[in-house]
Amino acid sequence: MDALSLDEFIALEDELSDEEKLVRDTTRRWVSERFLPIVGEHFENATFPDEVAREVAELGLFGGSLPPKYGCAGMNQVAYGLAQQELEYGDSGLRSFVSVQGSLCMFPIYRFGSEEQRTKYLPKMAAGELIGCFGLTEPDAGSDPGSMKTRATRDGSDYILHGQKMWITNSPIADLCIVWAKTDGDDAKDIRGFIVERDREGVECPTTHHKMSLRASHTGEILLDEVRVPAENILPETKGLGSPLACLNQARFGIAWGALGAARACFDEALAYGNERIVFGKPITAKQLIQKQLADSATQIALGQWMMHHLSRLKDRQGGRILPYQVSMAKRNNVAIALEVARTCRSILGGNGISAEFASIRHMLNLESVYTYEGTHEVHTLIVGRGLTGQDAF
Ligand code: TGC
Ligand code: FAD
Repeated sequence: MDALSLDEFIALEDELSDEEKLVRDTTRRWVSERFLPIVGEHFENATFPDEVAREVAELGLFGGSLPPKYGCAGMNQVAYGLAQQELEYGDSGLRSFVSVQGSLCMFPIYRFGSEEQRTKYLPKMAAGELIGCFGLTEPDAGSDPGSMKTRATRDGSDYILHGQKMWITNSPIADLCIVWAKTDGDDAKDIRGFIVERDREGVECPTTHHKMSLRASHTGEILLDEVRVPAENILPETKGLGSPLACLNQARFGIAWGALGAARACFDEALAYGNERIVFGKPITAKQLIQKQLADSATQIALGQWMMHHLSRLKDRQGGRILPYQVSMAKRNNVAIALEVARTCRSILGGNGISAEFASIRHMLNLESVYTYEGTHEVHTLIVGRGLTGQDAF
């Protein structure tokens, strides 16, 4: 019989509006024509093609769901999610680049900033003229950001920021950093967000080397040595740890979509390879064990898709909000299944599966970072557990 495509199994095409299909298809074409031909080399060389920023901006993907008033595309959550999926079909580093700019830098300025800050920064960030990074994690405060040590001390009409942020996506190339710091006391309730321009005296953003994952992505530190910023650089509506966590809700939602794109890239590669690879006189896709691996992978991708379509429609109906517990459930599940799919597909490719000539091992290695950042798999397990039981097990 003729094979069905995975899209025919998932059967969501009729649920999409013309606009949603347009965003998906335009992003897919750009990734296929512009990004896929170059990503392997960037991964091997541990570089990122910074020049794509303007092209991503032209696609309307920086802060894609924020309002047109600020130069953004104002797309709905389904279109936004489909775009993240297509970007991560290319590479998790590309989706990270876009997520950090949109969800972790533009969103906090939009959600917690003054109107002056919004009009000053958002249009230039949407156009890819200014690149941002998000500094929450510290050497001794990753899963528990409430224990951060970075301080912002009031000095007349300024604040003096001092501290160290590490594992910061885009910091080495960023024009501005959204820095989270404690202001008055040592409580998580004292955390506020600041816009720190990269060229301020005392700011350094060294690159983090020796990564075995997300190699086609800039990662670095933010070192703040008594950095003086005017009080107007504070994001006025930020209040406590809930503010950076609200930004993470947006980014984690995009990751939950994106990880399915990485899984899909691996699945497509393994299926095509398996149809051609003859072992014991037959294509390996005619073997029962390989069919089980493909069936398991396709099922997990389909379940992830159905979940994300439901959550995205819900988010659209509820004015952009879903429960953080729902976001955690989706991020936790989809990244874990994507990692499993990537490992399975890498194995279907046999010895070739360990070669960077193929995409599966690159996605597999990348997904190890995605499993850890934006809340580790274990942290999301405990968030969902807290939602289910009402008990804090951190
Ligand atoms: P907890 O007591 O639970 O909460 C403190 C305050 O925050 C509120 N809150 C939230 N608000 C909005 N959204 C959420 N998801 C929220 N979760 C909690 C909460 O209501 C409370 O408010 P209030 O007013 O009562 O004070 O805080 P906790 O200290 O017990 O923390 C718990 C935990 C584990 C959930 C949290 O700290 C956490 O999520 N940890 C993981 C840290 C993390 O995800 N870091 C990510 C860094 S950024 C990154 O990785 C970018 S990768 C980028 C890329 O390349 O794509
Ligand atoms: P830890 O918190 O030390 O955790 C170590 C282990 O302990 C993990 O397995 C964890 O799940 C487990 N653990 C922790 N708490 C518990 C518990 N209560 N019960 C059981 N197990 C637990 N951060 C930013 O702020 N901005 C960025 O742009 C950014 N980009 C990143 C890019 C990359 C490539 C990477 C790898 C990380 C990035 N991060 C960023 C940091 C990331 O968010 C943290 O690495 C992550 O939150 C985990 O923190 P940690 O590394 O300190 O691990």
